[in-house]
Amino acid sequence: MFGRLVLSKVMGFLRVIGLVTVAALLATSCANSDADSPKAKAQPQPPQEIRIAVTDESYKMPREFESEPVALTLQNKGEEVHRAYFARLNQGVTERDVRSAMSKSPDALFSLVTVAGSMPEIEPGTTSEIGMLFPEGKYLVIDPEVEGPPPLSFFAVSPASGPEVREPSADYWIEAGDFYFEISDSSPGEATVEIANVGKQSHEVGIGKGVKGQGGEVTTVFAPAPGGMMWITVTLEPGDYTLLCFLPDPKTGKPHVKLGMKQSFSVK
Ligand SMILES: [Cu+2]
Repeated sequence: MFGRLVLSKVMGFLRVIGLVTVAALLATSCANSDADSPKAKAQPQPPQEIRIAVTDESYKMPREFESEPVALTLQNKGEEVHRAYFARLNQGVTERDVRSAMSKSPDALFSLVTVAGSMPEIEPGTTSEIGMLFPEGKYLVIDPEVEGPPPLSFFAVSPASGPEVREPSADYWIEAGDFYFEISDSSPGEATVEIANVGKQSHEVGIGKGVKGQGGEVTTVFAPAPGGMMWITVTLEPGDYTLLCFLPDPKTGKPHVKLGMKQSFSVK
């Protein structure tokens, strides 16, 4: 019930539909171009794997990791379909504040956090993977679409301290800012897309069919937190598409699409 409210009232387009299939994104990172240089530093490391196991009641995952690209693996050990939505706790907000807000209303919760990425829903017994770079901070992961109390866990992302970690390679990129999208030349078929949030607000990346985006939704995922990056697999047939963000601007309450977050592009 709580989840339904969150869905309809605060987020609008929470559904993460189908075609964000997830492959071995991080297996194909490109070679280090400095490798031949005699003074080359230590080779960048592959991203650390962070395993998240979700049941119908909770998430099990590390309590802390560093602000570097990581390979997030979500394993569904429950009996229902599950997903993972990430949000960063705003400055000064504690776990206790979040739990107390959740017992009141979705509005109370969402004034305390900044949406920071999502993983598509997966069936029981299955696993999915995305690449993610979380900026430093305290985070929660939640599945608001279940009946009853939502699975919820907290984790911290600390400053990077170890050797450089290489970013996953991407076939094309999408930049989300306040309030626009930019997209590089995209490619048809299954492709890895890098999504960067360079704005100050939360954004979502909805891909609608057609130049107005009204021909049906291909997929929607939340963009990473401001300053963060994400690598997901998307499958697009050749055609026209539109990027859309419907998250509300806290000041005006207007959906971002009304402020300019609407960008058409073609896949050839
Ligand atoms: Cu937006």
